[in-house]
Amino acid sequence: MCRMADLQQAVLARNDDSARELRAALAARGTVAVNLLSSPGSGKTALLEAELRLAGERGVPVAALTADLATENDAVRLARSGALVKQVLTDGLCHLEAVMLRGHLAGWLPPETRLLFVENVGNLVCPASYDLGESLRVVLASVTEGEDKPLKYPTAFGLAQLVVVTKTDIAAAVDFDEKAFLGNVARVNPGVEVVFTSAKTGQGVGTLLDRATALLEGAEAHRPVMAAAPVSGHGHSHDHGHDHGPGHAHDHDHGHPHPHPHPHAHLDAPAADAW
Ligand SMILES: Nc1nc2c(ncn2[C@@H]2O[C@H](COP(=O)(O)OP(=O)(O)OP(=O)(O)O)[C@@H](O)[C@H]2O)c(=O)[nH]1
Ligand SMILES: [Mg+2]
Repeated sequence: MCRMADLQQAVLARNDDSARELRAALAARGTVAVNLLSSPGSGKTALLEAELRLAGERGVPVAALTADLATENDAVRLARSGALVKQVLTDGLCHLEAVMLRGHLAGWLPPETRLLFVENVGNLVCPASYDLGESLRVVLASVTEGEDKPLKYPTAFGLAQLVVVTKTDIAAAVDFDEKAFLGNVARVNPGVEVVFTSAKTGQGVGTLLDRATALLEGAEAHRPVMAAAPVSGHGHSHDHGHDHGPGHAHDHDHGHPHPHPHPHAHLDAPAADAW
């Protein structure tokens, strides 16, 4: 039992080291990463699609990497925004780790990208313990999940730098108690900002993007002087023999032992940029 806990601590410590390195690598490129965490079906992809559209309208060079246990559905949805999107299949792993993320960014993320959204695997437990080198950790909770979720998942809500309530358009139908929810958030994470959103009505979409882009001002200080590169990465795609639509790539996780071989495993081209 004790050895199991030690092992877990060692894994987390190693992830923390990788996250520190990834944070520095992202800062050196002037890229801000936003890590989106929530239970399955909370509305990460729906909100992210709206964020990507708005970022495009505002001229912010944006990309999104979305992780899923088994399907590419989310990348297909996100690619409709026109943004550069990558699907990572974790093949059963319930969270992303910093070293995996870095491997998937290498050779894929264009240097001109300023904002990188990472949709974590739908799960409020495992992803909470893994720092991904993000500048902003966002935990989402939909109005249908119940006001007590911050108390039931104190790590996820306690470590978040921003809490996003989703699906406010149906709050009345499910008797969402906003005051109770805010009280529970305050108990595990006093002072954290809570943003109310609806992917359906567009409520709060601009506020979330504002919070993310505000961090770019700090990142600007680290941004290396580089020749102006065309924002052409959004047309980037790999030939996998099947069409994902524009700007949509996918990758399995290669960083973890796997019980069965990938019939179509592949690696991205070597990184042309430093990681
Ligand atoms: N009414 C309403 N429905 C929403 C909203 N956002 C998402 N949904 C619906 O909620 C369901 C789940 O949304 P997703 O965006 O797939 O949720 P997710 O968190 O990405 O799910 P996973 O990736 O599987 O963890 C879908 O049926 C969406 O249409 C919203 O703002 N309002
Ligand atoms: Mg999703």
